[in-house]
Amino acid sequence: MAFRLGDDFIAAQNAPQRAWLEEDYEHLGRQLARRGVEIERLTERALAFRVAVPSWGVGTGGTRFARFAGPGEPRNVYEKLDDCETIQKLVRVTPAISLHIPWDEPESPAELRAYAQARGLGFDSMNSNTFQDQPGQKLSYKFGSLSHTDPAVRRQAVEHNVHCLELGHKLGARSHTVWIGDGGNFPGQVHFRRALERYLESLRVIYAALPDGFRMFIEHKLYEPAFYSTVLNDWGVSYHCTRELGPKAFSLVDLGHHAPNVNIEMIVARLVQFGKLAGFHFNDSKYGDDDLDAGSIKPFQLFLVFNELVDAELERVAAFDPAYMLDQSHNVTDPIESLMTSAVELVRAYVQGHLVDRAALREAQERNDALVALQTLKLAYTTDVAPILAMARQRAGGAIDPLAAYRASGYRPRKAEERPAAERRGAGIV
Ligand code: AOS
Ligand code: ZN
Ligand code: ZN
Repeated sequence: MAFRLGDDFIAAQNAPQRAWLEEDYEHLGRQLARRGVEIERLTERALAFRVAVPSWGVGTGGTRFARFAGPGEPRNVYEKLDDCETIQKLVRVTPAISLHIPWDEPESPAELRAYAQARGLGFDSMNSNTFQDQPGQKLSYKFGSLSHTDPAVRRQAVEHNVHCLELGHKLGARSHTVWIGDGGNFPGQVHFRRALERYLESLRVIYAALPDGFRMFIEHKLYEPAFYSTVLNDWGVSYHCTRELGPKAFSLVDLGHHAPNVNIEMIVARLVQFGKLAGFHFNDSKYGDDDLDAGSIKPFQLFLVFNELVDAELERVAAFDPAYMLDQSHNVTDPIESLMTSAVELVRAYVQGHLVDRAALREAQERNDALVALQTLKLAYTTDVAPILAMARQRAGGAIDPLAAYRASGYRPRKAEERPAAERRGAGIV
């Protein structure tokens, strides 16, 4: 029998911490009340927040140089779900999983769906994979997939995406995310306009196959694996494509997919305004698509992104329904610990976004008072909302201190025994 984290274990871990949490929560409540903020309103928001966990995130990642496997890594999609259940039990904001096909291809979709349901889990966006070749695959994606010069390769890539849609439908997913590695390494290698036209033509076929109620997300990326040009290089091209495709297509923002210093929160605001924001792949980065833990490098940027999202939520902007997903690669940490910590960072940014005094900000903007406008944001950003996050988790049955509870549970050593290491060598960014 596989070891599972019990609710009673979490409650026992919480018991000695309850008293200080009540004290801190009450104290923060009084502070906020002085600012005219009702703490319970923020706790409600923390309880409502949801972010999906990527199935590929629970395994140890790697770089293009090496991958250092961790102990007790999940060996199949069922074990990945077990790890996702543990994350969800401790943080209570991650009940959905984003699957990657064919990495997670189930023998029986019905069985996989039931397995997830039995653990209180469901499926978020499906992800196709035409950025690598699979064993036995007829045609290679070495020179592209949906935008390949050869129509037969494009057809194969389209068919794979349609398969993901059918599978997602059976699993109860509601959206499909397409990220491709198509592009070129050298000037002249790819004809920019023709490649984009071929890509769009392929997407149109996939779009036409969307099951009822499904949304399609396309994910732009500046570079990598192609180092000179990519087909869907930025949000502008993505916006053009989603407009061309129709009302069920949206542009997904992965925080690591932009040039350094790009104003991502502004891209978010633009996509919101144009009704085309799909949602996010949250992560953080210093240089490129580093896929580091959310909020670990540029926490203020994360806050500013959520400032835009909360602003849109409060103003009830039409068609605003973003899907939140994590997309990280954990090379030096326990993936479960990283995913829990990242989920908590997102709730923090979301709650802080709700803490912004919108009336004061607007007034400062109208008066062109730049200093007060910034101060208004900073006041929310520098408020320690940790007691709100911990209280929300506890009320939902999660851990006051997820990391400490996880370590105390001995989950990882137990999994290391249960899941003897298979052959896990080689490089690879996931
Ligand atoms: C690649 O850089 C993208 O972020 C994709 O979302 C990709 O599908 C994911 O990282 C899994 O490999
Ligand atoms: Zn991504
Ligand atoms: Zn990426």
